[in-house]
Amino acid sequence: MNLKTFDLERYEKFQKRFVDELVPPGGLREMMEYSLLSGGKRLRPSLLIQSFSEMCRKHGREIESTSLETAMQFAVGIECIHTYSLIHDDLPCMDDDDYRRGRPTCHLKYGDAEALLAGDALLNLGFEMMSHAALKSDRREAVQAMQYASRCSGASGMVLGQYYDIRNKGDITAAELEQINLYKTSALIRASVVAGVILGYGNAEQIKSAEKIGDDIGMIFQLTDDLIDIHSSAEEAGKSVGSDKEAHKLTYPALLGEEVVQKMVDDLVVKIQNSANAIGLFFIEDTVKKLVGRKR
Ligand code: GRG
Repeated sequence: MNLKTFDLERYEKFQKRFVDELVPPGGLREMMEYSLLSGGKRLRPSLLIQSFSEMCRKHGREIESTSLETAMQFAVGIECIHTYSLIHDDLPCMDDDDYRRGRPTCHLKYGDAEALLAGDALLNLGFEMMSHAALKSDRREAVQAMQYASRCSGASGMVLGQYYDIRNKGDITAAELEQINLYKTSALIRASVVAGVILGYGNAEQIKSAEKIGDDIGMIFQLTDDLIDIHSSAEEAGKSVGSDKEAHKLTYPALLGEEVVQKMVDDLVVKIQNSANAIGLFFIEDTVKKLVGRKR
């Protein structure tokens, strides 16, 4: 596998095979696969796999097939958790969106209760995959990476951010908005970079830098997402757009203006590149460029 650039095709095949191995065939698996295998950007898996690979290289470690398999299983696990969050976020009781990953949302296709269960099943499958990987690996670091990802997904991470966000009715401060984004958007992105660094033999200092890099990538991601919500069509974005405004949610462009947001993005690009290069995560420069230029 060419790990210098993330091999998307190979990842997609691995993901499908791993899901089919663990989930019995039937209606529930069909719903899970409808959302999971429908062409997301795979940002989190690519961050994890590439961080893992570049950290191994930095530490002079050969990438053996078993340790690569562990990293791939973690990558799929985190993508399952991310996909569950999208399904739940789209439900009528949350953002009530119709369009995701270029197709009707899971609840529009299968019904609200069914979509809730598909999300639940993906959430649990994500942890099953990571624990499966950790159990098979003889490295304690795999358990550490799993614990880190769990913390970032739940009540100290993404779920907490979503809780703050559903209470965002437009009357919040800039500091509160930053908190929402840090938990809702950055936490799982941070988990992906950090898990890759932990599995790639990163030391405590490198893990600490990776946390900051993950948070900053999350911030760039959120700022560009806010701009996409304003400027892209649903076809371009592959998902419903304009829902922030409809829900009267405060976003960075609404709070600071688009010019200031653009300047924040430019400054973050430089900051992330410097800190990523300093610990040997050279691929991040390219990832960040792609994130900034994206339309979806
Ligand atoms: C329901 C617990 C729970 C959390 C929901 C996903 C989420 C948290 C909120 C979605 C709202 C939103 C637009 C957040 C911004 C960041 C984000 C997670 C965007 C979607 O991620 P992408 O663009 O999606 O990486 P793809 O489909 O490419 O994987």
